[in-house]
Amino acid sequence: MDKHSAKLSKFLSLILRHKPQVIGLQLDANGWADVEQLIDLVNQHGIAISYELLDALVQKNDKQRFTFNADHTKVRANQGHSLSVDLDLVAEQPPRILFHGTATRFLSSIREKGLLPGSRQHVHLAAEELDAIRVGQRHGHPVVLVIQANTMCQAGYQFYCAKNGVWLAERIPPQYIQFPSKVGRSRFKQ
Ligand code: HQG
Repeated sequence: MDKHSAKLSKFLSLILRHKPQVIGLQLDANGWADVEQLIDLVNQHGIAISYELLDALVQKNDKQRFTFNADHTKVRANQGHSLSVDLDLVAEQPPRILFHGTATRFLSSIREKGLLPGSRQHVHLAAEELDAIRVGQRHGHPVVLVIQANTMCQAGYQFYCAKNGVWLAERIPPQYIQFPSKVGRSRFKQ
């Protein structure tokens, strides 16, 4: 991704997940932004964007952060919101285990409270361990936690899969989390 596209992708994440008011935009209850209005307001804010550039970001983004509606008149973020929006998520049967990447400095709090969504709407989980490592690295020294998703599901907890394959849950209580026996190594206590 070139420099301008990377900057734009970051800015759109801010606008479509957290702070649409920064450019005077309003999202609807399902998190959708009007495409024409978004393009106008982002340009007025001093960041150059065209429909073609937005389309390229939506289609080619490695993490599939954004999605268009059927006729491409609206766009929204697939997940990661701190704004309270209804993403029409439907509870699904998760894989037996899921992974959560975090940083070692959060471990003692997670052992005590479990995983909480913090400022976001959901706790984010990955089906692949490597993806979880990448997420953890954003926060510091990464550590991967294994979530007993199927056991949780049987106990009545709900899991959702966002359009980009990220698994979401409201919270993960500590008893469903396996912590690595040695921090920094992907070996887990049974
Ligand atoms: C931690 C990126 C202390 C949690 C990624 C995480 C992801 C706790 C941090 C997406 C805790 C929150 C989300 C507790 C959780 N005590 N710390 N009880 N419970 N935490 O950024 O999962 O690039 O809000 O482990 O790829 O890191 O933006 O969540 O370390 O999918 O598209 O609190 O963001 O996607 O951090 O990342 P975040 P996350 P994008």
